Amino acid sequence: MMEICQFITAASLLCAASSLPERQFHFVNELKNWTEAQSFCRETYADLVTIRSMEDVTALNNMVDLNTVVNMNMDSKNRSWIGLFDDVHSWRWSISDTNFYKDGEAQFRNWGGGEPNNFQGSERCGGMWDNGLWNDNYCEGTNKVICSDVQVPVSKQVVKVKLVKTSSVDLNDPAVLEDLLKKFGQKLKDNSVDGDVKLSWRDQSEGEIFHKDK
Ligand SMILES: [Ca+2]
Repeated sequence: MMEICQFITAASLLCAASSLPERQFHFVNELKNWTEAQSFCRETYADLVTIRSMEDVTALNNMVDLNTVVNMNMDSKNRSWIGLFDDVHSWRWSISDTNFYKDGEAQFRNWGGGEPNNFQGSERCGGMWDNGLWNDNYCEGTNKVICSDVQVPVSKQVVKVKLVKTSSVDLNDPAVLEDLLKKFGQKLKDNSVDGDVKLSWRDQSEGEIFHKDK
């Protein structure tokens, strides 16, 4: 009688990483001064664009819209506003939340040759030329605008999973593990967990995912 059900309890660690879609850049085909541009981006998207790395520069340069972000009325140096402001000695980004930046990213700069030059002592706002390089600019001048949605950092959570095994199924069989992940993923969806959630198993010892609980 005692042997009718044989339970094997097994425990493992499940790792869940969640992220929202990549940050998106938005080109605004209207002429605004820097302050108007900032207000517009904050109302419509998240903020004026922050450029944190060469990856961002490349992403912007690869966007077909970049060539259209020019102000033909100004001069030969076509440009659009980005989120950089203040002055030649203390540039800051419109997005000030430090969580938004990894080490060094808030200090990334991509100035054009000889810039920032604070021409006539009146250039306190950052713009980008159509070649992707930056220039400090007169804030009251009107340019087109690049806004962005904010990329939310990925959050990770490690969860310990305990299973009661009632059959001879091998919990360390890759197919079984894969199937369990799918079921957990579905459970999260059923419980309206938002965002792009990625689940994975974490090796505990000697490549084994599950081990028998003591
Ligand atoms: Ca300048």
